[in-house]
Amino acid sequence: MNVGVIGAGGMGGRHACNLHGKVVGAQVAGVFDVDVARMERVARDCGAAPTYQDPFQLIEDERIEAVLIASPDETHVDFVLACLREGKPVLCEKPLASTAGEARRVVEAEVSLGRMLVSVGFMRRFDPEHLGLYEVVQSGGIGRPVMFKGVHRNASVRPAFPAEAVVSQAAIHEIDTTRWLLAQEIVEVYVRGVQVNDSLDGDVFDLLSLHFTVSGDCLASAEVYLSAGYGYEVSAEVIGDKGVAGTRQPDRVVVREDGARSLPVPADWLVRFQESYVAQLENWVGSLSGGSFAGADAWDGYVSLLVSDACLLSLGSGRPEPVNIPERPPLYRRSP
Ligand code: ISE
Repeated sequence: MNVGVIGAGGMGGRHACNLHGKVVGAQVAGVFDVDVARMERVARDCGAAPTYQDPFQLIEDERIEAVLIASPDETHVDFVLACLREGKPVLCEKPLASTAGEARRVVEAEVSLGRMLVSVGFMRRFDPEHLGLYEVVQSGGIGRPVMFKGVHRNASVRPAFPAEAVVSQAAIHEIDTTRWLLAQEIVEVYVRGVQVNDSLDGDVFDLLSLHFTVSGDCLASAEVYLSAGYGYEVSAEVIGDKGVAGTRQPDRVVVREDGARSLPVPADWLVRFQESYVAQLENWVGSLSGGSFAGADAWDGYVSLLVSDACLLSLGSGRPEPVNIPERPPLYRRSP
C-alpha cells in the first residue's frame, strides 16, 4: 500500500518511520511538510520517498493509494476533504478538526460519498492496557459501568501551547476513551481549570478537572495535567456495580539503588504509546485490503469535538454545559 504522509514533525515522523520499518504491506510513497529540511530528512529515512512542494499534489498523485495526516490540527479538514474527493482512504491524527463545525463538513462529505474512508487516530483504542480494560467492561466483567476515571499527565508543553488545545488536542483523548470504553454518549460536561505553569504564553489552563454525565446513568471524571514535570502518564479505571477494573502502568523494570526502588516513567506519548501507534497502523493498512478499521471513524471524531466544544464553553461559563449529539447517520451504525 503506497501511503503518502502529510506532516513530518514528531508525530508524523514517527508514523512514517513505523510505516516504513514496522508495518508489513505498506510503504511511505510520499512526504510533505512545510519544513523542507524536516520533510527531506523523513523522506530520506523512509526509503528515499519522493517529497512534494504541495500537499494537494501528494493527495492527487495517482501513485498514492492512501494518506496519513499528522499536520497541525487546523489543517486536517481540508486535507481529509481532498482525500474524499480523490476517493482515497485516510488516517487522520486526532483531532479530526479544530471544532465540531469543521468536523461536520467531513461527516457530511463522507455520508454523501456513501463510503467510510476516514479513520481517526485515537491510538489508545490499540493500547494493550486500554484494550484489556475494554474487554473486561464490554464483557460485563464488572457489572454495569457506573463511572470512568481518567488521568492524563504530560511532562510539559511548549510555551506557546494554545489554550483551547488543552481540550481539543489533549483532553479529547479522555473524551474518546470515555465514549469507547462505556459505549455510551457524554450528554453534559462541567470543566474547571487552573494555570500551574506561569511561563506559558497567555492564560492557559494546564491543569483541568473534567466531569461528564454519561448516558446510561454513568459518570466520568478526568484529570488532564500538562505540566506534571516528572514524565508522561496515562491511566484509566472503570467502576462497575459488581467490581472495578483499571489499566496498570506498563512498567518495564524496577530500579533499586541508593536505598530506593523506582519505576521509569515514559518521557512522552511517543514512548508510552509506540506499540499502540504500530498496532493502529497495522490495523489501518490491513483494513485497506477489504477489512474494516477497528479504531475511530469520522463520526467518533465529530462527536468527540462536540464534547470538546462543550468543555471549552463550560470552562468559560463556569457552568455545566449540555452536549447535543445529532442522530448517528446509518453509514456509521456499526457495533460499538
Ligand atoms: C498530543 O497531541 C497527544 O495526542 C498526546 O497523546 C497527548 O498526551 C498530548 O497532550 C497531546 O498534545
